[in-house]
Amino acid sequence: MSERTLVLVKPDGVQRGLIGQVLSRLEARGLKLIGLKLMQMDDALATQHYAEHTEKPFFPGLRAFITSGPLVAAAFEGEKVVQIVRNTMGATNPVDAAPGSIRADFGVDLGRNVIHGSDSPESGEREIALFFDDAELLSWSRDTEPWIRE
Ligand code: IDP
Ligand code: MG
Repeated sequence: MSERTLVLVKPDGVQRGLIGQVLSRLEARGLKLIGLKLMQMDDALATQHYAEHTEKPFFPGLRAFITSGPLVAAAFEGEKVVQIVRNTMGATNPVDAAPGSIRADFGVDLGRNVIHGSDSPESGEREIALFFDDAELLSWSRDTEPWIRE
């Protein structure tokens, strides 16, 4: 079953010039991009996107950070893309993330962990709808597909 996931290169990743390297890892792994934009989140979108965290003590800091500058939003589609992205990102805290994962290789701090990825297919659908209009998502056939998935 195909599913979709939302990836954000967070404002720290953009400020540090890591957009290309982060997206490159997902692209090279074989994930299929269906939507991509540079944008800035406002407080309302941050509150919707992080709805599960609004009552947590770290939320004001998280909201200030995530709205502080431009970020890149990307949507990927394919079988198991949620889990594949989560594994490629690494654990939430870069200190605990496995070497070779994006969060380990590009970060050292929980509040500056460079990348977001949806935590379930349901979250993927919900989050993609927050960031993209339907017309901004492209369904396309990739000629290299047989070399990526059997
Ligand atoms: P996830 O990004 O791996 O799904 P979540 O628990 O959903 O992790 O947390 C969302 C984001 O909030 C994290 O990526 C991190 O940037 C931030 N965050 C989570 N827990 C803390 C904390 O205890 N202190 C500061 N920031 C946190
Ligand atoms: Mg999460």
